[in-house]
Amino acid sequence: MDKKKRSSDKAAQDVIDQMTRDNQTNTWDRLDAQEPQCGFGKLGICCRICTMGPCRIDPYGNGPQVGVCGADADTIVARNYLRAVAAGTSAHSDHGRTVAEVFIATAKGLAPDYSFKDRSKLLRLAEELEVKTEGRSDADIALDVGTVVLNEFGKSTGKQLMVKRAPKPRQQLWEKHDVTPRAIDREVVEALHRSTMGVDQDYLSLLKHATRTALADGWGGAMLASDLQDILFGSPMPGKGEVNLGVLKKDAVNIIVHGHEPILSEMIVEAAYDPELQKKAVKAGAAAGINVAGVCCTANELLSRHGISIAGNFLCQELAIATGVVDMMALDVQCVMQGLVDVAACYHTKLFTTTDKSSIPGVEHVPMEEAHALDTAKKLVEKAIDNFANRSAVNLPEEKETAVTGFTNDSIKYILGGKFRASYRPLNDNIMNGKIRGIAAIVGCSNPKVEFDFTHTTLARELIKRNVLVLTTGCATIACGKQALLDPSKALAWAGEGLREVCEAVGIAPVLACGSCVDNTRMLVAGSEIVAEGGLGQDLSELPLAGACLESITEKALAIGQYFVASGALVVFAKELFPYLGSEKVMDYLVNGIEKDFGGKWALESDPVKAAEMMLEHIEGKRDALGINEETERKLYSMEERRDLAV
Ligand code: NFS
Ligand code: SF4
Repeated sequence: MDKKKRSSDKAAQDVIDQMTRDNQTNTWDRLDAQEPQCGFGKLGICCRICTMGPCRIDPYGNGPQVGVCGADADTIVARNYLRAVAAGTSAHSDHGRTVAEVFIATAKGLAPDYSFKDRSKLLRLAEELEVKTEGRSDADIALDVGTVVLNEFGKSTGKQLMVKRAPKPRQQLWEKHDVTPRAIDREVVEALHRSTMGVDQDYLSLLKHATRTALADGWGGAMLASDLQDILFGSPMPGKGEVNLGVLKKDAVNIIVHGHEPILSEMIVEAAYDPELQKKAVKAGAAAGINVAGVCCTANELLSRHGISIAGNFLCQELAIATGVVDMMALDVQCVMQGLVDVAACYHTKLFTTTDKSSIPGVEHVPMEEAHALDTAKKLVEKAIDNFANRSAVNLPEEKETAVTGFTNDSIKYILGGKFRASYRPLNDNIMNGKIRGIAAIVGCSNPKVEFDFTHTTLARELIKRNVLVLTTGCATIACGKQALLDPSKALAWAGEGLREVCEAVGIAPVLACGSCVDNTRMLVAGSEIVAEGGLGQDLSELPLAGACLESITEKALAIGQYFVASGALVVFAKELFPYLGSEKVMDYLVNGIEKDFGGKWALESDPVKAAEMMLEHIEGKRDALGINEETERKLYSMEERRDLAV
């Protein structure tokens, strides 16, 4: 990619250029070094599942059309797809499991630094899970809730409990197609079993299990992660923060938390507020004390709960270090690039891994144990302070924007209807009267193959212009934040008239930041509640709703896409980032056939303007089907007719 056009964000581009001057390689350089990437891999038609292989299918029909075992392109592509969905599911869900374990330890008094911050949510979840609450202490209730939740991962019989949050017709549809997920671990294990050599060789049956596995993520592990985190750390409520590399401060000890599990980052934030440590930082020469900022999804978690600033999304992780002002970066799980090690060595940053699931050669490991989490966090903060003196060249961009985040299925309801009459009614009414055409979810990652932040933000602008309310999560949220799309005072100017009117009345931006990637499930719950509110059909698939991720990178993004589709939504991904095109049959099912089964489908489009049009067309189609598009006949009078009328 043209070095000058790697990022549409000036701050990122400036640091990329600085890294080039410093002779440092970054993600984009490593991508260039990989070119041309393997054509078989891009199409999903290579298989290395057994040692009779690796095998590959000739996409032009001249060479072999089957692997050594006889597997054809359809089987190989479907197996690769299923394995990716299973890996994505495992990441979200294992995160959920960790939260459940800390939750239980907290209830037992074994994790003294954590506590239950949202009591009303604890009671609501207890009721949903049929845990008795009357006359019991919070700790007792939480212990039972945590135990039920932990059981969802490995129970030997029964189905996922959270599917009950879906509209009834949706639950029946899943039952009819036999995809209601059982234990989360079981679906992931079965995915590996089915896709190993010599087992499931029917692409449709493999894809069906991909649906079941993805549903175990969306209506299971990931959903439970968000719920338990809300109870432990407090439910997000809309509040202001700042986004982009400019949130880092020259005169502060800058600590970056990077990864996904708030178990670590929550404690680091608490430690950073410690007056003793703040004083120590000032004494070390950092007049502004300690400054904590996040990258990737843990950043979304912290901003939406505590207003902690976001330094950037996935592709900013190396750039943040290259500013020269990051004194420490604490890493937990997922989306952490090994490339950080070399960059950190050049720019003084101290890296620490903090969970036993993830270690990196050359990086010091300081495990966060729940029994003394705050102490560990304080130790890490001290190491950051000690490192402040080691800074050399500083290249810190100034760019940052205000962002309002903290929207959830609950907080959106409060904002719309007031704390005591929380309701989706105003939203449903404004969708029905056409001021808001529908809802779009823009989610997921930042991929160096695409101009950084360009597609997410262009798509968001195109959609709000067309009066579509946009909800974002993950790195897409951060991209939108950097371009002021989460700042009501700026973003409303780009919205269409109807949407602007509604947002102004409520006091929100036309793009609502809904948290991290595990929080995508909040949109499923919101959708179900919108259906229950009435007037927009009986099932999620009837809603004027569409999702997109045009910069996807991880297997997690695929799992999210698949559970959205299986929940009835249109999901748009970029064609060149969808490595399954090597089987016509698999693709035909994903973009066509699956709609007959679940009412949702995949679509491939890389151009954000075209993607916006495609999503709007889908939304208008749903509105037509709901019968809310019949406009009352409006007669336009000519001047002559008007004069006649006046007589
Ligand atoms: Ni989601 Fe978060 Fe970003 Fe993509 Fe990675 S940080 S869990 S996977 S890259 S959005
Ligand atoms: Fe080749 Fe079949 Fe083995 Fe895959 S499972 S590597 S296609 S022989």
